[in-house]
Amino acid sequence: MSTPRHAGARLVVVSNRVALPRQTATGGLASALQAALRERGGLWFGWSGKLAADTAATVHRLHDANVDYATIDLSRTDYDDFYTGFANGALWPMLHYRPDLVDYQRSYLDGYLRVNETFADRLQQLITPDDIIWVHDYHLIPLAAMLRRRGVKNRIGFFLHTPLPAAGLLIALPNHRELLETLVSYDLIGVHTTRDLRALEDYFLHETGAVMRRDGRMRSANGRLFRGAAFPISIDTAGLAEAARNAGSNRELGQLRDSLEGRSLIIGVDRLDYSKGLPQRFQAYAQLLERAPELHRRITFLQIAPPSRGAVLEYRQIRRDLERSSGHINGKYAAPDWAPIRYINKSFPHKLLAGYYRTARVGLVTPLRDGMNLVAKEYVASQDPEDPGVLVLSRFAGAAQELTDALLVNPADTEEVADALQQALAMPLAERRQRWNAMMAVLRKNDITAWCNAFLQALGH
Ligand code: GDG
Repeated sequence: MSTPRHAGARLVVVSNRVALPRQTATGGLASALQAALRERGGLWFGWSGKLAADTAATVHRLHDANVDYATIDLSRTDYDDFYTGFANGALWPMLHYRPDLVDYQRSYLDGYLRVNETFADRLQQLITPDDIIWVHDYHLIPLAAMLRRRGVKNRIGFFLHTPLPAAGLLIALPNHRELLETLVSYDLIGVHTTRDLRALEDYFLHETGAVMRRDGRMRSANGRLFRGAAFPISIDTAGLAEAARNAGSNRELGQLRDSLEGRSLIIGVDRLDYSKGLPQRFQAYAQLLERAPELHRRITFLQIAPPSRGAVLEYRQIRRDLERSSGHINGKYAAPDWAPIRYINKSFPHKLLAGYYRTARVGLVTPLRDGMNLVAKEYVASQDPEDPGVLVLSRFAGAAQELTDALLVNPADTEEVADALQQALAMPLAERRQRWNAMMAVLRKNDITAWCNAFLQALGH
């Protein structure tokens, strides 16, 4: 690991949710941030995930392995307005190119700003002037501006985990300038892809009167210098490959394998979210079954979709739609000894998932829009180098900019997805190996540690 120039400065990570040490379900991002914090010494600050009578009445503290953790609870009203209302009811759909689903209410925006002010108040008391502050995601866009108003002069970076749509769409968000222009208070704004970066620069240059300087930084209308850059997030490539190799002896994995009775497995793993394109994916699979009777009994599609954000109406609706659609597919095509689709609303341990990925001949990742999509990368990293599976990947996932050797599809074009599935299932070993090697080379070079270091290095300069 190269030593960034700012070595010595403490790292402060701020995100809506905090991954506390020894919590079981920490994903790749959480462990990478934890590793970065441990290495440099640091603080992780955010919401505890719990509700209380008042927001931030107490700051819960924990110290573990060189890292301080500080979390606050939210009141029910703040949770409803900030988290469910504005962040997930307005910003999430907007950032995923779904203005039709935006539920904008001024009271939600007020709650969002209120919670960000509280974050700023509490955080200000926890930081020292040399700390480097790294804020994550759409829940906390105005945080730097609020810290600056309180006199905080530290270097502050922001990373957006979602896509950023083009300016022409962003301006449909009511009060977009009040919110998005606060981003100029960050020194560095990171996004996943060059497409997102173009959208970011376009918005600032054309909607806010910022100008681009020769050195690549922008100067805002009020004279602040800030910079946008693309940092495609990644996974713990080596760790995942090892977990997948070692999953072989796992009992549950053995049960899945036995149940397949030699059939080819197609796997999908997604949070239950309308951005993931699940209804279209189910439809594409149904079209495959319709047009290729020779595949009946020879394939099984396993879709793992742990529910999320059940407080938002659209999430409950999509859950019902998928129950109907999977039931319909099984009703129409199943045989007494074969169900074409296995649809599960449950989450599995990450190590077991790695084994499932390795067992699957096809990884089916077809979001309508996705900042990156880590599942696509995890699927590739988990494959057996001797007999790798094929990734079918949406062009609209950030991952498609790096994983160009996947079978790239437009997820809305269900015929094209069905074609890709057919091609994947029939792909000869030599081509599978060649595509997998090319994708794996990308993931070995840009793993989660490289991502973390690249961002922090850029922020430290
Ligand atoms: C956001 C952006 C961006 C899934 N099911 C289970 C499980 N998972 C894990 C996966 C993966 C993670 O959750 C999901 O990451 P994704 O990237 O696929 O999607 P989002 O949750 O929408 O993440 C996305 C990401 O942030 C990072 O910047 O890539 O674009 O939307 O790691 O493996 N983990 C366990 N059990 C499950 O059943 N343990």
